[in-house]
Amino acid sequence: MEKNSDIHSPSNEVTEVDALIIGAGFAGMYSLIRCRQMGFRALAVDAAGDVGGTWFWNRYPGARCDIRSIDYSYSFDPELEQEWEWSEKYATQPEILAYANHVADRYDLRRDIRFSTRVTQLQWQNDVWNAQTDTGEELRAQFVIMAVGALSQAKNPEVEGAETFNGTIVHTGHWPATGVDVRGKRVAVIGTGSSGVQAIPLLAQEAAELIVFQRTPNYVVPAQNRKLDADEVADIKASYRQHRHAQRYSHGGVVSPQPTKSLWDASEQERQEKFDAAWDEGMLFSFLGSYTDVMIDESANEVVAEYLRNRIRSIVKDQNVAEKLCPRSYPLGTKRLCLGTNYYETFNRENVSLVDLRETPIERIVASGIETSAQTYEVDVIVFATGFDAMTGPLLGPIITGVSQKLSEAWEAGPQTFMGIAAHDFPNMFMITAPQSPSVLTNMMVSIEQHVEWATDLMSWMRDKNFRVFNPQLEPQTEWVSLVNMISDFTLYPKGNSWYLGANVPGKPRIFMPYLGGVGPYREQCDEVANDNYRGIDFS
Ligand code: NA7
Repeated sequence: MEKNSDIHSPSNEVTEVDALIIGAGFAGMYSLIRCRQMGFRALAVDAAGDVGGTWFWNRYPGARCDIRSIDYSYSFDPELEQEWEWSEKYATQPEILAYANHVADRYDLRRDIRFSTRVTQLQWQNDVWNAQTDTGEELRAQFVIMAVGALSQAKNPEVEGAETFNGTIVHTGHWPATGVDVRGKRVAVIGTGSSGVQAIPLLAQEAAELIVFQRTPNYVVPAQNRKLDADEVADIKASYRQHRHAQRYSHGGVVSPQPTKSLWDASEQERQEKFDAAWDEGMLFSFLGSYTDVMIDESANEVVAEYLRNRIRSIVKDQNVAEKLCPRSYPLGTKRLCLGTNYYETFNRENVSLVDLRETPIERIVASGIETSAQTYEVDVIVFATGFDAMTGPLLGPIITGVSQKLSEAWEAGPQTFMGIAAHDFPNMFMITAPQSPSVLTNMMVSIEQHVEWATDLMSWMRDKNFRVFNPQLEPQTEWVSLVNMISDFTLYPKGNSWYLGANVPGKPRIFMPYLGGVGPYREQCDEVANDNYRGIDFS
């Protein structure tokens, strides 16, 4: 392990580094490791009090990854993957945060991270980035690595009156480390995306009464979570290197069989068996990838959707409630499919009720609780499980001024990126897992590693060639954005009002943000650009 000296600056002086890394989640930590390995002086800054990014903030009960633990982990160091032991198929938030802490300790990362510090402004001036923080510090860096995460800008519901509420309001994405005591209390949850779906069953076990306020029902597939047994772990560890290679060249960053057959070429019995197996398997991609046409043909999608609705009807005893829980307003998978544990079963509990906001919308929050068009629900705790200003939100958090304009101006009509990792006229800035890269539709760990390696390789190549500044050209950027749109238009994805499209944030441009071509093909395209002397990028 390489040792760098601590980066300190006396007060009133500007701290100068080669690379300023914004964020100390998995992307920021790996960026720091990589920069050090390559001999760059790097400093990371994070608003949180410690490492972990999304796993630092999302401490709500039931928070868990929906990618298997053996896949959702770093692959860059074979020793690290051999020494760390995952205990469950899907790791809990505390276990993932413990892993992040282990990585920070193992590579002695904290000495180059400023915690509880938020970068508020970034300005490109005289061929360097000048940064200001909310602690009044000034930083100067040749490169900036935006490792800010895709789902880190929590979003409250557009409901008035929260400040008048007498009880506790908490967002799942800002859950206090000390927890929220709901024992014996009346609890409301607004939102039924992945966070709500994970939290609801556990809150229901503790609360005296739980009221779920649902605007759009979600498809929830049982995670079929379980402990990993020793033999299984040994098998994984014995073949980890091959497994990692396969992940890197897979479609979604996980190794799973790719469909080869149209749903219409399968008999009803064959489909039934396939869907039953997918249900028992409990994996995110099993249903969406069951047949080649599920995400491109609405009628094929509807067949899978109806299978899942029938599952809901068979679990939920009150058929009136079951019908309310059945999604119908968007194709399956176009809003992120949720993995859950006892989600639908929870609605059979005596202390749980469902309010369908399509029938009776929330009008306001009042001192005693939540007022809908039909009645006031008196509660002690309100949980906002209302998601995030995804993907662009965190990047537009600091005011970033490039060569001629602010990033918020350049992206007024939607994000414009060079291959989802950089942007024209925002020189020397990398955006890890940014819009128009595979990012959120993949195993983030695989996408993070690929981006960090590509970015730091480019920095090292520039150093070798004596270049100080890179700037992606406009034309290849425009072509890339068109390609991303063209691929998504070929699928059903734009038909769901999802955060993939920015549809959950009023006024946000409606543009499908993730690149759908798959991590393997994406990696090959990025490598091709690198091997062609970073075609499409100007250097000086
Ligand atoms: P999501 O998936 O964006 O879910 C947010 C939920 O909150 C969703 O059900 C929304 O309904 C609901 N919501 C948002 N605003 C409101 C208002 N104003 N009123 C009522 N309901 C509202 O966020 P999550 O945190 O669950 O998950 C985010 C990702 O994290 C997830 O996909 C995983 O990748 C990890 P809507 O559907 O907009 O009608």
